[in-house]
Amino acid sequence: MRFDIFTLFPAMFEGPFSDSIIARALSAGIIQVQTHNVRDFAEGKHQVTDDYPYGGGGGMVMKPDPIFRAVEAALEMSARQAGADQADTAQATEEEPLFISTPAPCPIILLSPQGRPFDQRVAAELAGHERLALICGRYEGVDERVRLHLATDEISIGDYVLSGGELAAMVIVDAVTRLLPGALGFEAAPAQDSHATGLLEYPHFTRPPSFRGYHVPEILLSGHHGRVAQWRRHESLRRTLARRPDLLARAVLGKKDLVFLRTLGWEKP
Ligand code: 6GU
Repeated sequence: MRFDIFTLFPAMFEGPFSDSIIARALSAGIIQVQTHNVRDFAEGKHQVTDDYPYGGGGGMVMKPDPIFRAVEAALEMSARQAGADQADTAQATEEEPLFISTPAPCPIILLSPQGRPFDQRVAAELAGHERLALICGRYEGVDERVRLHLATDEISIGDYVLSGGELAAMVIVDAVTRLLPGALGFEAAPAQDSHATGLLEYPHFTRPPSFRGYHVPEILLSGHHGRVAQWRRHESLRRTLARRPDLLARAVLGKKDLVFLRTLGWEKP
């Protein structure tokens, strides 16, 4: 999987990708990450990447041209002048002809709080692609023409506002990389993670069996695999009901799950 990240702050990505699972996936060749500094594609001596919003109001808006040119260069999408005989030249004028880009070779994702919500299902969907382009918006916004005529998708990582899409891009790279074959060690299977099953994970314990007088649940020390598995399933269901009942409604539940949940007072909605 190759990630192309378009940002004004490529240095932000140095730390998070140089440790742990992402670093290992990089050196194992499971992923490649290329950051592209949008400023390098801005014209003029000062390489300005933002401008005042039409219609006034506070804040600055990222200009479309440097973003279009950065993405087109990286993805080798040539933008050619539309032929005069084509119907799609309706908006073209003498001074500024309409340009048509070659089709996007991969999803071009604009990161913004207005995007569709990112979750484990979206991560799995993105993991099915060979390449992803991630555009990190900054300032108060990005010129709408990036959304309309360059991006093929728009994603938000949650209902809060970040200063830019960079942290969101890191979140997506991490969540997607974990799902790629070979990215995790043997022990950790992504299928077991919270959310992968549609439920929250059961509690984990390791040695010692008693720590400051706090004990590991007896059943985990029993060595009885069947009872351990049942305890874990019950704890997973109990925890999901207590913390995220919204997830239960969508989870894949068996007959025994439903019987157990009923003892906790839950009925399938
Ligand atoms: Cl993708 N970008 C920004 N700026 N803020 C966000 C976000 C993205 N997702 C949640 N908040």
